[in-house]
Amino acid sequence: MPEAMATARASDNTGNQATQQVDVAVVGAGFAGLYLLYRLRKAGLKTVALEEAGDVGGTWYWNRYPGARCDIQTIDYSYTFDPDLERVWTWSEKYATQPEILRYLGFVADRYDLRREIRFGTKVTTARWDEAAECWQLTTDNGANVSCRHYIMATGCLSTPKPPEIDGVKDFKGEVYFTGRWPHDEVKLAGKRVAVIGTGSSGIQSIPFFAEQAAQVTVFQRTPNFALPAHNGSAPADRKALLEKDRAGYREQARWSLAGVPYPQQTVVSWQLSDAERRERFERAWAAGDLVHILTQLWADQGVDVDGNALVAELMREKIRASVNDPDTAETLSPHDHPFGAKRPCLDTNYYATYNRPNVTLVNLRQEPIKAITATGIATDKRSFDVDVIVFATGFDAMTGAITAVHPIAGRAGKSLSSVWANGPQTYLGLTVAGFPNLFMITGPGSPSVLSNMVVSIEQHVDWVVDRLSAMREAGFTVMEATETAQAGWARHMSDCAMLTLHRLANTWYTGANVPGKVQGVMPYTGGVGPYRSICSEVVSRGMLGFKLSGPNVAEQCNDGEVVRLQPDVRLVLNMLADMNLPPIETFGAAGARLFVNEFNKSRPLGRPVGEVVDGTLPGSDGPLPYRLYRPATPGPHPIVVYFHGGGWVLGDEQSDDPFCRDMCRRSGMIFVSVGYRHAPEHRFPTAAEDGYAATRWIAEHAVELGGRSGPVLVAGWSAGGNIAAVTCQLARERGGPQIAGQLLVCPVVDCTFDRPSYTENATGYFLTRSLMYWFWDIYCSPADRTDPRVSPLRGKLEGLPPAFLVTCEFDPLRDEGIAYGDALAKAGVPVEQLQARGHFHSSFTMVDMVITGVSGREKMADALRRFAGQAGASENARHARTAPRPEVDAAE
Ligand code: N01
Repeated sequence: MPEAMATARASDNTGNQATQQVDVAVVGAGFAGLYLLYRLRKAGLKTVALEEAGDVGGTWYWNRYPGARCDIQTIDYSYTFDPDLERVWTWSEKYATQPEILRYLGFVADRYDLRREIRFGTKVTTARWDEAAECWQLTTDNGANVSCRHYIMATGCLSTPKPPEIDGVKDFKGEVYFTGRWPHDEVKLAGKRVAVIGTGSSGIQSIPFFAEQAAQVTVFQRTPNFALPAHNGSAPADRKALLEKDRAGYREQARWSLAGVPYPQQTVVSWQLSDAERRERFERAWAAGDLVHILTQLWADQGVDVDGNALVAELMREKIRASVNDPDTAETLSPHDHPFGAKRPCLDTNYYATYNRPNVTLVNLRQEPIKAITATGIATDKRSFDVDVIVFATGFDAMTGAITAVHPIAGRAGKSLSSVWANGPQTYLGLTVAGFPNLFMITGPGSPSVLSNMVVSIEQHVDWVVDRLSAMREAGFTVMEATETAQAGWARHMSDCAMLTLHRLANTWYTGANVPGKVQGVMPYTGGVGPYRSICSEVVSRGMLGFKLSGPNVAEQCNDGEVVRLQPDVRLVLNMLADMNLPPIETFGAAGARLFVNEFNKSRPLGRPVGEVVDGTLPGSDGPLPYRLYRPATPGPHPIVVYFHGGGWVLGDEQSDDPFCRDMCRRSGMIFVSVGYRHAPEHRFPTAAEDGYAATRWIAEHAVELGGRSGPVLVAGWSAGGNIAAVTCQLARERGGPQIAGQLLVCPVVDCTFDRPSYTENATGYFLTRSLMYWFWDIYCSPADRTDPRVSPLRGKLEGLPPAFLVTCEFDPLRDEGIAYGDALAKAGVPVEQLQARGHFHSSFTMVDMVITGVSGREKMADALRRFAGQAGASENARHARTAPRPEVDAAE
C-alpha cells in the first residue's frame, strides 16, 4: 500500500500549502529522474520529482552551448527499458545534437505522461531525516514542502558548474557565458572578439562553432586534452545491423560490458602486436570515431599499463601534428601530462583544424598564466587580450557537487552529508550512505557512472533501487540503511579498483582535482559496468548484505559484511573459473591432472620477451634434470636465481611458470633458472627436495658457464616450489654449500599441519582447495615422513639461513603456515620481510597479465632479490620492466 497521504500537486508559488506527502521524492528530471518516475509509478509508489529547470532534460536542458552533442553513439545512449519506445523513436545522427536529445527526453516524458508528477521551477533548499517519523522532510523554494519516506538524488554527475576561480570576473564589462548554463536565447557572436577559457569536452565541441561566427577567438588552454574526430553522420551501418539483428541480445551485452557499450573485452596485449598491427588497429579506431572503441579496443593493456598506454598517446599526438599547420600550436595542443583515457578524452568536429584559421589564437596558460580578468578582457602575466565576450568552459564540481553543494542534507543525528564527506565521498555501491537512511543516489560517487554509458548505468541503478523499495514494502520494512562495515569495505574495493586503471595518474574532475580545495581521489567506480552489476545482484542474493532493514511490525534484519574482499581482478578470475565448472583437479589422477594443467596453461597470456631463453639439462641427484634459463636483455653477468615451479610436487615442469619467470627476470634484471625437478607419485619424498638441492649446487658451481655472476646464488619458488626453495636453504647450510644470498618464498608449503585457520577459511572456492592439498601431500609424502624438515621446513633448524622475502595471500589455505614460517625465521634471527597480500589467492602472483594487481607484489619481490644480491635500489632494467601501475598490496611490517 502506498503510504502517501496526499496527492502530488502541480507547482505553484503560493508557498503556504500543507506539506506534500509522498512515498518517494526525486530530485531531477533528466534521464535518471524520468526513468525513476516511470518505474516508481509502475511499482505503485506515490512520487514527486522536484526540478529546478523549467522543463525535463537535466544536463541536456542546461548544456545547450553551440555544438553540444552526446559522445556515446545515440543508438547506445538511449533508454532500453521499453522495446516499443525503441521502435517509435529513431535518432537522426550517429551523435545526436543537444536539441534532439532534449526532444527525445520530452517525447519520453509525454509518452509515459510523466510531467504530472514533476514540479518544475522548484529547488530543494534543505533535506532532513526525521528520526521520529522515519522519513525525509524537504523544504523547497517554490510551493509546498515535501515529506517522503525515500529520497532519491537523480541530480546527475555534471550539473553544478564550477565557479570561475579567476580574479576580476565581476569587473569585466563585456558578455560572460558558461557552457554549462548557456542562455536559451540566441547568443550573437558575429563580429565579436571571443575568449574561451577551458579545453575539455565543452570547449572542444564549441570552439569550432565560435570560430565560424566570431571575428576573433582566443582560446586559453591550461591542459591540452586528447580528442578524436566524431565523423558524425548517420548511425554506422555495422553497429545498426548488430542492434537490429538481435536488439535484446545487444542491450544485454551492453549491460554486462565494461563501459556500457557492447564491445568485446580485448585479450591481445600491445607487445604481442607489431608496429604495423598496432597502427592498423589505431587507424581503424580513428576512422570509427567512437570513444568507447578507441578506449577499449586497441589492445588489452592500453587502460591499465603505462607502457601500453604510451603507444596510443603517441599515435594520438601524431594525428594532432598532422592536423595543425603550425608546429608550435600543434605541440601546445598535444597532451604529455596524462595517460590517454585517464582524463576524459573528447569527441570533436574540426577542433584541431580550427587552429589553422586566421581568426583563432591559442594561449598556453602553462607558459603565461591568467593574472586577472579586467574590464576589457584577460590579462596573462605576459600580455593583455581585449575581448567582447568571455566563455567559461571550465567544467563542473563533478559527482559530489550536485549532491552536497546544491542543498544541505542532514541524516541521522542531524549530521550533514557535506561533513560526512569532508574527506571525500563515502558510499556503499555509490547508491547509499551510512547514516542517511532511505537516501539513494543514482550514479553517485562510487558507481561506474561517468566511466560508462550513463543511460545503461542509470537504468541499472533505477531498477535496483525500485526493486529494493518494492521488496522492502512486501517484507514490511520501511527503513533501509547501509552499514559502516559495508561502506568501509566498498571504499577499500574502490581503491583496489582504482589501482587497476590509469585514472589516478591524471588531475581531472574524476579525481576532484579540478576544484580548488576539493579532496582528491578517484570518484567513479573503475571496475566496470558488468562487474558492478554482478556485485549489486550479489548484495541482494546474499540477503541484502551490508544493509540494515527495519520496519514497525517486523524484526530488524542486518546481514553485515563486505561484498567484495577479493582484489577486483582476482574476483573476475575466480568467477571465470567457477563458470567453467571444472571437476576437482584431484579427480583426474596424476597423469590427467598434468594434462589438464598443460592445457589450462595454453590459454593464459604468453610471457613477455626477455633477452634469451635457453633450455638445457643439468645433473640431478640421480640423473639429468631439464632446466629453462631466462636471461635479461641487459648486459651481464647477472646474478642467478634458481627457481622451483609450483604444482604440489606432482604437477608442472620447468616451463609451467614461464610468465612468472619472464616477468621476474625482467623486473629483477637477474637470470632465472627454472628447474625441472622430479615429481610424485613416480618419485616420492625426498626426491623433489634432493633434486632441488642438487640443481642449486650445480647451478652455483656453473654460474659463470651459464653466463651468470660468480658467487652466491639466490633461490625462489612458488607453492611446492617455495617448499623446495626453503628446504634447499636448510640443506645448503647443513651440507656446507652452496652459498645462497637470499630466498624468495611465494605462498610456500612449509608444514604438514592442516588445522591452521586459513585451511578452514579457504578450504574451497579459491582454486587451491584443502582437498587438493591433502591429495598432493598423500601422493608425495607418507604420513610417517611428514615432519621431516625436508618437507616441513618449519620444523627444521632455522638459525643461520639466508635472508628471506616471504609472500602469503589472504585467500589461500597455505596463508597461515607461510606467516608462521616468516615469524619463526625472524625469531631465529634470520632477516625476513613478509608481504601479506590482501584480497589475493594462491595463484595471484603467477597469473601474470591476468591478475594486474599482482604487479606491485612482484615489484617488491624483485626489489628484495636485488637487495639480497647487493644491488640496492631499482635497476634501470627493472624500471623499464615496469609494465603496469603499482597497485597497493598490503605488506606486513
Ligand atoms: O569540463 P572539463 P567540460 N583556468 O572539466 C579548464 C562531459 N561532457 O565541461 O584541465 C584555466 O572537462 C580545464 O583545465 P585543466 C564530459 O564527461 C560531455 O568540458 O583543469 N582553465 C579544462 O580544460 C566531460 O569530460 C560532453 O587544467 C581552467 C576545462 O577548463 C565533462 O562533461 C560535452 C580553469 C574544463 O574541462 C566536463 O566537460 C561536454 C581555470 N581556472 C561535457 N578551470 C559530450 O560530448 C578549469 N579550466 C557528451
